[in-house]
Amino acid sequence: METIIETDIVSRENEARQTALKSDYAALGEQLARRGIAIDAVLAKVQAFGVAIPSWGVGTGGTRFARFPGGGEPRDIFDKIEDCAVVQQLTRATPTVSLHIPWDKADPKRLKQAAARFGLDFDAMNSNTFSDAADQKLSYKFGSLSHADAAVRRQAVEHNLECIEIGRTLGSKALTVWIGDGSNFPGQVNFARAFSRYLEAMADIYAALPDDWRLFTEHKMYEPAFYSTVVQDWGTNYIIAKELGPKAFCLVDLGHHAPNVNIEMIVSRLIQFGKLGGFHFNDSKYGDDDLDAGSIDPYRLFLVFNELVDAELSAGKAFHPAHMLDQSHNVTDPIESLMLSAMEVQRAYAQALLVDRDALTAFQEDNDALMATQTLKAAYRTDVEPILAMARLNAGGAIDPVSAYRAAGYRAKVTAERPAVAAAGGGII
Ligand SMILES: [Mn+2]
Repeated sequence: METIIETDIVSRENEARQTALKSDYAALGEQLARRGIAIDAVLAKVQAFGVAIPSWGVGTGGTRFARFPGGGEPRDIFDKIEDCAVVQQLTRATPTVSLHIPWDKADPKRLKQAAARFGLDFDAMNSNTFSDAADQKLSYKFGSLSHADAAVRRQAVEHNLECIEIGRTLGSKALTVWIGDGSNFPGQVNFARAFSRYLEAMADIYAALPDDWRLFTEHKMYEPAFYSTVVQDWGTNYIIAKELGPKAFCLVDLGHHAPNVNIEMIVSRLIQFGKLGGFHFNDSKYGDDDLDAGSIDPYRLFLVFNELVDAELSAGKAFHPAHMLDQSHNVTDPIESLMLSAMEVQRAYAQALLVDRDALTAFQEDNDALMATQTLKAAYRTDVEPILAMARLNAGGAIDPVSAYRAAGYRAKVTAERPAVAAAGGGII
């Protein structure tokens, strides 16, 4: 398998840190053993954990006000795949790439080859009916799958069917549908009629889904529509998944909720009723800020994973939600942000694996609120970095991915090779 960062650099970086890591890992192992936890079992689970990178995440994002391009931004999907390969080479936590059509449109066979060179696979396909493509006949300005005009709805359905077709060649097993449909003014659309039209269009997409695929729908309370959106919250999302059938699931983007909403509880409800499809991980302070995962509220990320681990332990392999990052990097090197975000998601998973679930259940049954919450805190407070670093080292990655990345000078190299482009697809969904 090809590597992009020179393996000599990674080895040199790791050699400098290996002795300290071994001693930290042993110390943590001793501490966990006292708590009845085998560190190697946690390590094995962390090593098997992966989160997908969205192809659009390797480009610099922007706000409604401006976009400040970074050096060496990917010019096309093949550059994006190389950047994703760097993230995977150093973190070993991101084995898949999630494509966005039409931004990443290219010969599927070439795409497959390009990814296979670096051992990457493809995660869920993402359709786009929230903006107009250059060669598109009808506009999505007033909606797509819920549009008043049947011809626009048909066009949006056809686009999703095309995404499925491309995905089949690539070996993808899921389609994620997020729409920008909604309204900016009270009275602009009839809520019920718009939702009925959406459900009908989605049923056409669902009917074309291969048997071993899953369909993910993503809710979002506002933006780009500022008064109402057609798929505004998890309740509506649940109705959609329920109406469509057993291959339809809800996707939870952590940024798509009102501030202070109890997201971990939404996760629990969707798990309980068999409709949790997966996640778009990011963090948020005010709205859909698309900040790096774990950068604002790492405890919330942990609480989400606490629910996921609980489900994993009771359902086993039958429970396999899709994990993907979905963030906008405006002031950092996107590759560095993606590496650290993947590690934060992995960290929350590792911490959640440390929760003493028997003790927690006993405290819950005894109504011991204080000790129940302390049981969660004990897991969250544990510094699991030695486990994450050991997982990377064992899998051929870097003990300190950002340090190795900077030592390799990858950004300077691609800045010299790739001329600046005016606008790469930088939309964030
Ligand atoms: Mn999203």
